[in-house]
Amino acid sequence: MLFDVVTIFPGFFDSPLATGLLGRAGERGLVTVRCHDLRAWTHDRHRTVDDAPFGGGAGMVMLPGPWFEALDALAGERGVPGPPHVVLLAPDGTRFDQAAAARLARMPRVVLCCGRYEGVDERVRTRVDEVLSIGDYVLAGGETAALAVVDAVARLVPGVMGNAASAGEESFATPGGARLLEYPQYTRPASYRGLDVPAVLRSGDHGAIARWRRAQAAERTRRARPDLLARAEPAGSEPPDPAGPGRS
Ligand code: JD8
Repeated sequence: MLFDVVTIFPGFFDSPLATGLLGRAGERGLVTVRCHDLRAWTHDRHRTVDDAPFGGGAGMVMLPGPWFEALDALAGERGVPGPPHVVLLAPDGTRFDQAAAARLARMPRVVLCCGRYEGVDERVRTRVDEVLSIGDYVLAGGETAALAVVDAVARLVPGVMGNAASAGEESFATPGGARLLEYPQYTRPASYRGLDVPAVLRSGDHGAIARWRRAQAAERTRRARPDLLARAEPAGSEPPDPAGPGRS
C-alpha cells in the first residue's frame, strides 16, 4: 500500500514512520509512506501557501493553487497505482473509526492532505474523495490526524501484523465496526507491592478465563464507552468456546 502525505511539515512524520510497526512495514515494503512538501508546488520567491480570507476574519487560509497542482502531480504520476483515493483531514470531516480504517486498508493508494492555519480554501474539496476527522477536539493541523490514519490503516494491511494478532482482531469486530474495549492484562510477577493478579488467570481453567475476560471487557465498556456497547452484539451471541461448556 502507498500513502502520499501532502503537508508543509514533511519532517513531522520522520520519527513515527521509522519506529515500531510502521518502521518495520516500511522496511519490508508492505506500506510505503511518501511525505511531500506542499511548498514544492508554489512558484513565488517566498513559497507562499496561505493568504487572508475573503470576507475577513482571523487567521489565514491555504491557497487552492499549490493543492490543485500537488494533486494533479500525484494523480498523474506514472508507475504507481492510480488514480489515488484522496483524503482531506479536517475537523468537519466524517469520523475516522475502525470501519473507515478497514475500508482504506483495501485501497492500493491513498493521498492524505494536511492543512494548517484556518484550513484549506473550500475549492480544494472539489478535488478530494472524502473528508475525515479523527475526533472532536481541535488540533493545530492535519498532520497528527494523518499519522493516526496511517498507523490504524497500516496495521490492517496483510502481512504487517502476525496472523494470530489479526485473527484475534477479527473475533472482536462487529458488523458496524464497534468493538468492546480490551480486558485487563497482567504479566509477572503474580504479586507486586501487594497487588495480586486475579486468581482465575492462574487457575488454568481456560473456560473460566474466557468468561472472566468477556465480563471484564463488557464491564469496562459499560463504564467508559456505553455508546460502543449499544452497537455491540447482544449477550449470548458469542462464538462457541473452543474449550466447551465450563463447570458451574
Ligand atoms: C486539519 C487546520 C486547525 C481548524 C481553527 C486552528 C482532523 N480531529 C481534528 N481536529 N482538528 C483537526 C484539524 C485541524 C486543523 C486542520 C485538521 C487544518 N486546523 C484549525 C479549523 C478551526 N483551527 C482534526 N482531522
